[in-house]
Amino acid sequence: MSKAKLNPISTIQLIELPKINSDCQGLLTPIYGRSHVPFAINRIYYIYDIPHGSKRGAHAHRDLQQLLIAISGSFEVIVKDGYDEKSFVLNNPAQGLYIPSMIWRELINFTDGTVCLSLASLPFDENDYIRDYNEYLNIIFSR
Ligand code: T46
Repeated sequence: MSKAKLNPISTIQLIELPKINSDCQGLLTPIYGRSHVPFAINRIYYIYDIPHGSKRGAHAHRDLQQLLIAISGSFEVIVKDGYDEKSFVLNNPAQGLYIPSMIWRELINFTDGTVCLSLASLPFDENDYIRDYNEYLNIIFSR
């Protein structure tokens, strides 16, 4: 298993994405890996049909980097680095939340019809997850 890299909460950023307005017929947002996002995009997935009151996330990734986008609707992302905590509301499809590795995240307060798009730097690997908050803190504080 590779060594976990620590990232402070200040490395989590809202990234403004391009918006192309085609003759007032609607907007288009293209996203390029290593350009609009600071990693090569390996995988995309999206979360939808989210029941009221759902909580997603509640884990950290050892190596994975991500960009989360509210393609429609809105939700809140609570991020923690073991020392500090911050909250972001995502409700704009032309904004993405960049989350580096080793950040604990919880996604809450989804409005009806929300679609959350995730651009990820790596393929799915359950071994990359830390799903226990105490284990996460132990890793952070043992460094
Ligand atoms: C994050 C939020 C936004 C797969 O089989 N393939 C995949 O690519 C993914 C992402 C998940 N899965 C399986 C693994 C679990 O059995 O789907 C189930 C739920 O996955 P996960 O616990 O990752 O789901 P979320 O929505 O709680 O979290 C995911 C991301 O992991 C997380 O980093 O920010 O989406």
